[in-house]
Amino acid sequence: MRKLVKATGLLVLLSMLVSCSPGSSDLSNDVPGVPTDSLTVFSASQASAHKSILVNYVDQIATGIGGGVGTLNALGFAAALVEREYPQVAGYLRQLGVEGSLIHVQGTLNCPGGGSITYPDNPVDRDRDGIPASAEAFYNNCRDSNGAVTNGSIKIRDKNDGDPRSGYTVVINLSVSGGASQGRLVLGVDFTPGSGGAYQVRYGFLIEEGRDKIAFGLNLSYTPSLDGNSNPYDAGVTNFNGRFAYRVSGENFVLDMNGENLQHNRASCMSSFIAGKATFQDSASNRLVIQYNGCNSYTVTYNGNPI
Ligand SMILES: [Ca+2]
Repeated sequence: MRKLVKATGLLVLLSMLVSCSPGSSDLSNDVPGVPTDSLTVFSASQASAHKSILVNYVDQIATGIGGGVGTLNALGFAAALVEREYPQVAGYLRQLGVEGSLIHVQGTLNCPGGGSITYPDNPVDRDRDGIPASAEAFYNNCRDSNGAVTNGSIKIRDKNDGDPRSGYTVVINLSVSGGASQGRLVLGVDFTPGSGGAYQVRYGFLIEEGRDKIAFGLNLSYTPSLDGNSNPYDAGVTNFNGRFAYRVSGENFVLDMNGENLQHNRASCMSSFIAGKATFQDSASNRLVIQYNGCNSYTVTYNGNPI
């Protein structure tokens, strides 16, 4: 997996533009990356061996929320979601969003080893919320200096370009080949703001290389905490449900995931939730539970037994 992540990171650092793409699909009910795999059995020994992976992905969610989700900076949000595991990808998305949520460069960028990235002209933003009605960057056999080739697109779309409170979708769908290695990176986000800084978001994340795959998808709701300041996103409570699929080096498991009253407070902790619990459940109702007791402080149990 690391080889692909590295190659993808190198590739995605190459450019920063976007284009107009009328007729983009509505992702409200179809966020790419959300795994559809059937649940598997997750044994006690598997739980012990892989608990740190699950903790890491829950912490990744916390990092994303604490990183400014909800500010309507769509690409910043996408970046925050992948910050922990894929910092180079996150850096690229932040470059794309450096002027609000929209990229203002147009035209074609040549890639260092051949190929290009293209951006149709004049993205429309009628409600001036920084989210284009629809804009897309296309990778056309874009080859980096190490020979890795990327194809695919990065797309951002306003759910209603006549209403600045309508939310947005972001879809990243890239295939990467480098030598004998073939991979794919997909991130889909469907964001809907609520009142007072609350929001709901559905997102999916998928990375594949050869036969290996990691994917998870969530329906997540966020409620700001009344912490006395005007920033609704530095402290709040998160609930989610979704699915997590892992297939690496012959190890394979698919679990339902559920988050209950997970609290974050960015003033005191940047890297994890500080209270609440996350549960992963297999096809036989075996349960791994991560209970947070403070910053980077948690207990993990499997069917009630500490592991
Ligand atoms: Ca807009």
